[in-house]
Amino acid sequence: MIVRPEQPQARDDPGPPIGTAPTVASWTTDAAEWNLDGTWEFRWSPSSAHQREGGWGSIPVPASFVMPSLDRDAAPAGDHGRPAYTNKWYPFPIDPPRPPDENPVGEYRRRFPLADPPPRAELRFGGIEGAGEVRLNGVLLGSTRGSRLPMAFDVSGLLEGENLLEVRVHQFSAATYLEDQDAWWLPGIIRSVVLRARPVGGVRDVRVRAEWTPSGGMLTVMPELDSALEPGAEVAIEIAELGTTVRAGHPTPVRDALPWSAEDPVLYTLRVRTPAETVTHRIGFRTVGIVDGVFQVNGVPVSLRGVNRHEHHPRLGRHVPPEVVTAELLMMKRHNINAVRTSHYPPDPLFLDLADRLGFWVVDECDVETHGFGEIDWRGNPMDDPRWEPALRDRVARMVERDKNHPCVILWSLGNEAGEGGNVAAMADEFRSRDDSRPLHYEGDQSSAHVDVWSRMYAHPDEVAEIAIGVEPALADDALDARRRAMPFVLCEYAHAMGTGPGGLTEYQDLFDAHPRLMGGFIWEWLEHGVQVDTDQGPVTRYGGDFGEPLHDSNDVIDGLVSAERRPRAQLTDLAQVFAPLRVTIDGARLHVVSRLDHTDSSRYALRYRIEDAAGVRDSGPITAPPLPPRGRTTLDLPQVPPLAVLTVEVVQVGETAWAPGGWVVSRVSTAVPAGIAAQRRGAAPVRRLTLADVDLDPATGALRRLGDLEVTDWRVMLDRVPTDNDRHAGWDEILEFSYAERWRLLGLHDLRSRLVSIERVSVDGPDGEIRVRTVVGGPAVDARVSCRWRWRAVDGGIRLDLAVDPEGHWPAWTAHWARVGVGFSLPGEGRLEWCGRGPGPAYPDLGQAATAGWFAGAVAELQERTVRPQEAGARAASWVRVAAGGQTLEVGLDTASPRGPVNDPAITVRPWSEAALWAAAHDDELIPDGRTHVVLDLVRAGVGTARCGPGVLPAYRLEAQPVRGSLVFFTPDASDANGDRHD
Ligand code: IPT
Repeated sequence: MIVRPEQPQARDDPGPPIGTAPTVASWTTDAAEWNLDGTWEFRWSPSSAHQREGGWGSIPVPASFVMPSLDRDAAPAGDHGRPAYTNKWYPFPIDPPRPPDENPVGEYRRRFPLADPPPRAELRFGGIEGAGEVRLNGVLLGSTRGSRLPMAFDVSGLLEGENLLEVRVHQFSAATYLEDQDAWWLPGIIRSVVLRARPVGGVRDVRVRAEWTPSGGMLTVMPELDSALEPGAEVAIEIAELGTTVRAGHPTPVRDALPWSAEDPVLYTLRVRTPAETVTHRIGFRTVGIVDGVFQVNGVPVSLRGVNRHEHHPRLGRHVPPEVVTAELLMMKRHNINAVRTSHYPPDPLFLDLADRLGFWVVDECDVETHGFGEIDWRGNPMDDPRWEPALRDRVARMVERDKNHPCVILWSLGNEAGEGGNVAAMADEFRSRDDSRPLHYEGDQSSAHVDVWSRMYAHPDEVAEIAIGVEPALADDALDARRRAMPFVLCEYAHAMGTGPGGLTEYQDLFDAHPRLMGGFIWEWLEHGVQVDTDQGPVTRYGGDFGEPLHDSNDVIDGLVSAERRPRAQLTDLAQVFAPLRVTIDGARLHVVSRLDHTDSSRYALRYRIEDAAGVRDSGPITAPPLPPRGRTTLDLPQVPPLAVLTVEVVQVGETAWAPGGWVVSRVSTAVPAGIAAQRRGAAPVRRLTLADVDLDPATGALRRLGDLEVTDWRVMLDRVPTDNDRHAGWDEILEFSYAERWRLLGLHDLRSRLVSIERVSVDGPDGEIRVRTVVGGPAVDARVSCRWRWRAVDGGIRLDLAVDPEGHWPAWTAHWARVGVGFSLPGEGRLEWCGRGPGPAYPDLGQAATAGWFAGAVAELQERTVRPQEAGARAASWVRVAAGGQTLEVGLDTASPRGPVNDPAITVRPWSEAALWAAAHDDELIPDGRTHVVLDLVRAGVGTARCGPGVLPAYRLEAQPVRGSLVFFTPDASDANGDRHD
């Protein structure tokens, strides 16, 4: 008997949805199904008190109805709302369980004919963001709550030849208090809508336990039927590929089965058949466990190299079309990512199907976050209020019941940032009573009283190192402390990939590799949540505050390894290097190889080498090695490297996989760049012999304004950079809460003024002549200055500039940090860069792990690493460069004498716009090439860190104010003499 509600659920009712059917596992069935996605009629009202009459437009389902790209059709009669972004803040008064009166409503309607309406059927919604009221043919079916969770209604007896389905979505309700994730507020029907016939005697649900035991697969299938079968009829259960049949409810050994793992995701087709219906499931055999404090799957330790993945699409909002989900998982596989935390809600079920197939370890997280209560000291937090317990239990139930049969799910997560309280225990109890085959995770439970693994976010590597060996500070409660000390440890979030970053990934991976207690972790985050807006110039990307939101968190939501369009950012390539399945290091003439694979041998990968010098590739070939067993290691001999050459070793994939072609380069390492310009200079273009007479300095400032025929402008010393997103925040490890950007600003490094002290010309006509320039440079309003000594000499046909920079005056210890010591200038015309150094991608002292030594080239426009909010980006580690601009060419050798250490990392940055333009732009599309080539040559520079969330720049990568010595050697190739050798 279906009991249908008389009224829609009150919007301030904190309880679970009403009128819905219990959630069951997702599978494929041979029962009739109708997909109701497509174009629906739509209209929007600012609130239910001001509901519109008439004026229907149309909107796609699934999608978030507020997306700007839906403007054209959405609402010819008016508005359809706008996205709004807050990180933690509720965008309305915190007055639980009441939502505000300003509560937009999206009304959806869809008419659909049925030639042969099934008498019994279920209407399934994959997700409705907001609070939905659902009516079919005028009958109220019920109300939805729990935006990223499935909802189903029994519509038996209601279907006709012509049907009208109506869904009214209120943006806010009591349930909104449970959904305060760091993302845009994006109401709408966000996942597919399906009508499914339910034959009498069909399958209601199937619970599969497919375990991997020391003696092989063990399968228990518990089907739940819709009604008792006729006497004598049976449920047939079989694994098609193995010809195995099993009896319902009886654990059955499946001897021929192979185990499932993320490295080798073997799936089988399970069929459950009654006379009325056959349902098909993909299953995999695997067992998750914790043994002696170590997280294991199938009896061996597993290390998670993961990312946090939100669901976002720049045009459709919370709906990600299947082809995009597929493409992004293939991209993750190509970049050596083996795990995903579904931050912070259960994903579209398609994601889990693909994760089963392609092989990912998945932390399935419940749709629960109440972060905004943290802003008010957790007063009134639903996690600690019994009124919310039924809704929280219901959310757990719906996630577990939907996803219980997926082998990829290896941990359940209660949610994110929802504080503590009695409902944590209630949720944990709900999980365990439904499925005890996966450990529980919840970072909010720091005593780990209710969970099975200890989880933290953004902990400093030093702290992780303590936890790794079990010497973390004790909890007050001895029993809890002992329990937690025996748990594996995971970083559910670390390394905030916002803007140019994250720096310091290697430090974490080294710890994960070394200590079995550490399960690894999940980068924050996979994806940027940019929103596309169409303009006459094409689509542009927008972030928080761009839609007039009075309260917003700006570009905090633009913090991913890939853009919203799924364009990989440079740091994804670096991540792939850090996460590589084989850790390969060159040590003199030897190569150390350590497998990070937990379940498979290394035969999917091969090694090859290449020897290259300034003239090109000299030699290449395979490096043969027998396959390593899981976590095995070996040391191999390398071919001899000639003195002026670079040896690169690549790990390549053998054969094709679902995600990459054979030969795909999985990771690469190299020896260092050979020393000396002669070894670094590529190509035989002759140089024009320069003398000191070619060095034209401005007599008023000492700045270079012409070198031979080359006009140079904006010549200056630089100590700062346009702040990266990380530079704008103080690292969690800083004692003083001042970001680097604030320190640089207090010192006026963005506005340096130079005073010429002297220009001395010493026997400039002779072979040992020199021009010595002294300037003093500092920011306004402070007495922290640097003394710069510029010494110009003619050497080997070029001009050598030795630069000595020394702090003078008062540099307060806490502010005395620089971004760089570099020389900036600009050249007329658009440019192209060739360089010897590390590449092809950008590199900073603590980022750029994928950049290996060699020779590289690209047009200046192509070398821009574009970020949604402009900032320092795209520097190339270089010790020899050739910049061609406006028909002229400049070559420079860069060498830093001191200080030694990771900050000694000479680099070049080339841009088609000025540093001032970069400072001024708030969005990438505001950067317009100005026809010049803007160059910065760095002698030293600071790392980028991950201060937006987590530690700042680690000590070794900080650049404290200190004496710096280096040289730049300039050449101007002679275009008129194309065949000759160098004139020296
Ligand atoms: C952490 C959140 O869990 C995550 O959703 C995201 O908001 C991230 O911060 C910042 O981008 S919570 C924070 C207090 C570390």
